Amino acid sequence: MADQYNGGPAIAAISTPAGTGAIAIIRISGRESIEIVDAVFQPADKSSLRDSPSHTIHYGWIVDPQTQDSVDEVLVMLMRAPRTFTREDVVEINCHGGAYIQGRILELLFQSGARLAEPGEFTKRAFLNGRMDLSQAEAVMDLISSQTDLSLRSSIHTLKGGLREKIDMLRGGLLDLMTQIEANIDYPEYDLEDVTLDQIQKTAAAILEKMEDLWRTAESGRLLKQGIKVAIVGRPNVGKSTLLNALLREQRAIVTDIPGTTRDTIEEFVDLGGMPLHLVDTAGIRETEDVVEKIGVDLARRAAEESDLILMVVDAGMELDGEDRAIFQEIRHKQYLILLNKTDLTAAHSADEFAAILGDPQAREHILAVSAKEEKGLDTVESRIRKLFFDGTIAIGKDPLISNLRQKEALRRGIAGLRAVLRGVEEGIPQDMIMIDLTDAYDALGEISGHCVKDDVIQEIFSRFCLGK
Ligand SMILES: Nc1nc2c(ncn2[C@@H]2O[C@H](COP(=O)(O)OP(=O)(O)OP(=O)(O)O)[C@@H](O)[C@H]2O)c(=O)[nH]1
Ligand SMILES: [Mg+2]
Repeated sequence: MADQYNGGPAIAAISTPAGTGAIAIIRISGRESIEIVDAVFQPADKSSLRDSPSHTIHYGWIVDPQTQDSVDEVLVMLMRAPRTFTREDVVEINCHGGAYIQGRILELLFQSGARLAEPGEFTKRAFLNGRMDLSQAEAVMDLISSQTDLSLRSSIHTLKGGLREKIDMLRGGLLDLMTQIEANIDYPEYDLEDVTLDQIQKTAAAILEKMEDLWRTAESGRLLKQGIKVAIVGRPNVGKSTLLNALLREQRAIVTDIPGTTRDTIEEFVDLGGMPLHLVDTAGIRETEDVVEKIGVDLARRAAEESDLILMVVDAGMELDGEDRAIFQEIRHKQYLILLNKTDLTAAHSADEFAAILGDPQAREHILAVSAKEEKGLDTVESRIRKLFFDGTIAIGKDPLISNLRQKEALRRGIAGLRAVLRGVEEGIPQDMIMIDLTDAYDALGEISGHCVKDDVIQEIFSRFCLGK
């Protein structure tokens, strides 16, 4: 489909945010977009865009062709196909940022023959015209919504084609295999190089391994995009809110020496060394008769259950008691760190002793000594979180990353297909049967890049974009 498409009718939209700004950009793309702008634009040098070279900027006025009224003083950027975002002719009008002005200019463009672009339609055309694959188009959206350095780096890498290259390579490998098997099936009488089952097995296993490596990036991809949900839990008065404030570097939550200060959950976003974290401070967990506090405690438990990581805070100056142990029992099945807080004061126990009292030798490596009040040990917390979620085998910004559910689901089917191929080879089933599973795997990977996706899926993906993108 991508090959047959050659430039749609002219579409126009305001590409800058809604409302009033210093300047705004109106973008036009498609057939006759240059003529359409020419009809409403009077360059100061009396030239016309039609006769101007590509990638030039023109100063002048937007003029209502019917009344000859000047509407705005503008700069117009002329970009001819194919070196443009959509690979079609693109004209961008930099106008003044008033909402009324923008609307007027857009209306004049409609009168001259453009229509309003659908959300994501510019990027959709870039995809349909082969300028980018689907993973890159999705990266455009991720890029716009990036909130931290790591998220940005990852989406830039995908936008530059990091995932596309990987998928193309995997599909290339599968295609080679399919071509060879096909030749075997179609022309058994020719003495073509015989693809032995052994060879199929080896090649398929190697490709499968690479697909599984990619699969393992999906969790990092999800967390980079959605943020890591971190619940801060513990007994009352251990310093949870102080920790939240320290990580946020602002006095967000009320801190007092009265146990039971925090009643509601408090959720805040923080960029911790490039990692997007959604921190949730919670009410101290304890048995209570207070109705409001009870609700808070329930919310705390729920926040812990829904989180990707739990920071359990304990007061180093106090003996661990039954309540700490009970909380630990509730969280130990999840990803957790225990922060031994208030270590600026005299500690009741060493980290080793705390681990022993908790009755879980494995807890020791999860215990970090900090002082939330004096902001000590927090960089260790940061590096531990990084290690837990992003370190190890994946280099953000260097390795291709699966970044959404759609890609993940397609990859899952690809992996299932290849596993079926390997099983089939083992069981010695006929090569034409093996071809079916291979084709499934090949098509599933094609969904990630957008080579094998249905129109309604494409429609769905681009409709999530903002208007003008
Ligand atoms: N010395 C010292 N005091 C701390 C530290 N962290 C917190 N505190 C003090 O401990 C008391 C309780 O702190 P909060 O942050 O309100 O504790 P919390 O866990 O949020 O308490 P609740 O909201 O009641 O559950 C306050 O007086 C803090 O100043 C620390 O690292 N060192
Ligand atoms: Mg609190």
